[in-house]
Amino acid sequence: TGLLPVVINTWPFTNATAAAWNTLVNKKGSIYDALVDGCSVCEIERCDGSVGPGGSPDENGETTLDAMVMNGQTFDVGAVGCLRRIPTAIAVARAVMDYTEQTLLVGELATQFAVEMGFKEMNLSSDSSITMWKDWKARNCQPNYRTNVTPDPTKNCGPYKPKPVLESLQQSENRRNKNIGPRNHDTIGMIVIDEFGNITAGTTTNGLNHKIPGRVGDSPIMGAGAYAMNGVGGAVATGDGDVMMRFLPSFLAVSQMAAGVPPGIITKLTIQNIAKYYPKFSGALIAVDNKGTYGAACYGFPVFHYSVINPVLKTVTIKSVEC
Ligand code: SD4
Repeated sequence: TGLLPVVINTWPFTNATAAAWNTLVNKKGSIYDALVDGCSVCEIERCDGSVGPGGSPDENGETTLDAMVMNGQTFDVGAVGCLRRIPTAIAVARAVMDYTEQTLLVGELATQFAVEMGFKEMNLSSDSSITMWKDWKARNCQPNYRTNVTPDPTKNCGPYKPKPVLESLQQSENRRNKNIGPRNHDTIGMIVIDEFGNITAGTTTNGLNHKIPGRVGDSPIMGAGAYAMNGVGGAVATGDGDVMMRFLPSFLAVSQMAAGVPPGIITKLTIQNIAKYYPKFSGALIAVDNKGTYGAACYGFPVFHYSVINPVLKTVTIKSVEC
């Protein structure tokens, strides 16, 4: 079709897109290798503090990770939730998919699995995550559970809301190049489709600031954070995972593409439907069909940027959709 192969991912995390593309088109590995290579770049770069180690401290100050990989041919999924002390969550998710018959491992016991598989433990805190946590404590933020008290939004005590993407594309480019600036992006969710139409989708994230210890978001939940179905397409979501997972937006998008709804339309309908019930949520959804046609929709911030490359675009391109 000319639109395959394709790599597409949430946010202007272009180095991740480029790494996945490199693996894919230079035949350095499978679509899963491409997905893991791409998402791993974000874990290493700590894309905007929201992927990999060193971000989103929980109420105890600890960073934990969620990730998933899905095989659109077999429906195999490997996922980890609330993974502790292992920085390479997407690779651990891949190990769950490749080396077990099981789907989702969580918490300390997911860490134990990873160690048995040869992954190395490290402290996932960074200076910035410790500072964020101390600042949060200093503002006397209450734990966002155990009470029904509505947190004071002026104190940034939750509930969680991603910051709006206010800057222009150029500013965002500058900020990425300098690797500085405020956090305003989230989870990487990526879809990779090869020239034969084989599809994988996956995610990796450090989730939600000041989450309740033990909280798992939408990212490692199949159908919520990501979904892939050969012959149909793939979808990935980012945003307020506690709300979004209630709607399984990635599954919904793929199942509706199977019924013939175009990606641009189903992403919009899906996001609008969530907003009907949760008018304060923020989030975005990308879908791509098995021909490589893609679409995205968002809600709760002015604009959503995502990164894509295919043979027509030739270079990694940042696309934008207004919310
Ligand atoms: C989560 N969806 O854990 C992830 C994080 C994210 O915008 O994408 N936030 O809720």
